[in-house]
Amino acid sequence: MEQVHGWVRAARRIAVLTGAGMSAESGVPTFRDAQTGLWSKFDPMQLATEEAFRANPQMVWGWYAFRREMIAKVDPNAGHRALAAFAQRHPGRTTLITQNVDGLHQRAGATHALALHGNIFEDKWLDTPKACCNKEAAAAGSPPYCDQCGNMLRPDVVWFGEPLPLRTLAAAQEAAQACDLMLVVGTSGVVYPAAGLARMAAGKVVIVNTEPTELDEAADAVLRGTAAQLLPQLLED
Ligand code: BV8
Repeated sequence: MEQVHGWVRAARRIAVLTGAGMSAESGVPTFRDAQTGLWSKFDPMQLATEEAFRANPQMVWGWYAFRREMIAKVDPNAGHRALAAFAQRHPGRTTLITQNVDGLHQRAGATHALALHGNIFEDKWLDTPKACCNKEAAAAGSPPYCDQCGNMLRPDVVWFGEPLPLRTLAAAQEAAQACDLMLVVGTSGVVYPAAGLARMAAGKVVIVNTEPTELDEAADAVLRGTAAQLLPQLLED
């Protein structure tokens, strides 16, 4: 811990990559945590696909509506706050890259976070919108739809099999290649291209996680503990 704290103090450019474990202590279940309710028998990686949405839009929309309600009830934790505060104290030194669509980093004040997988509270049209497709005037439903052409609204997140937003991914790759230190927090490191950022980091890689991950072998240090407990200590000046 002391050694890594020294690396943080010495680093000019720090990249931080976070996953679902970052929000676990806020009360947001991780992707690994068992699904609850209607979705308990579904693998999230099957639900978060265009195929699943087209096959059963009501069910997938319902899953996102359930997650939105749950996320709206929780708050950023001490880990989110420590990252935002560090960035405010040291402008230009950190790049925060997240796989999370919950917006908790942004609510903690990290407004420049690179959200690789989108934002669960935003919607977009499933098919290329026509002149008749007006989001504000979408017909109520699960999901809301265009009552002229039947186009449906979907959550503005990146589904499996879909490309990440190019500029966001490019900025994240640039930060990884320019960093002296990368903190990899609360991610199992199985989803790509996000996990690939830890493997292309130019600087030292430090894993913060309660469990072993796919990326441990690529790390210079592994800190076994929670994000909300370890990040405030690691980021104290
Ligand atoms: C694409 C948004 C191509 C939706 C998400 C290379 C190799 C293998 C496979 C692939 C590859 N390249 C591409 C693929 C396919 C696929 C992929 O990676 N599959 C995996 C499963 C094998 N990737 C894609 O499909 C990507 N797109 O490749 O497109 C393309 C290119 C051009 C043109 C057309 C197509 C898109 C991937 C993004 C999918 N969307 N989310 C939604 O949220 O609904 S991914 C989603 O799952 C999350 O965003 C996150 O990324 C991932 C979950 O992973 P984690 O965040 O790590 O969470 P997890 O639950 O797994 O782990 C939690 C960790 O926290 C654990 O380690 C736990 O121990 C720890 N923890 C728990 N509590 C705490 C803690 N740690 C600290 N403190 C705590 N308190």
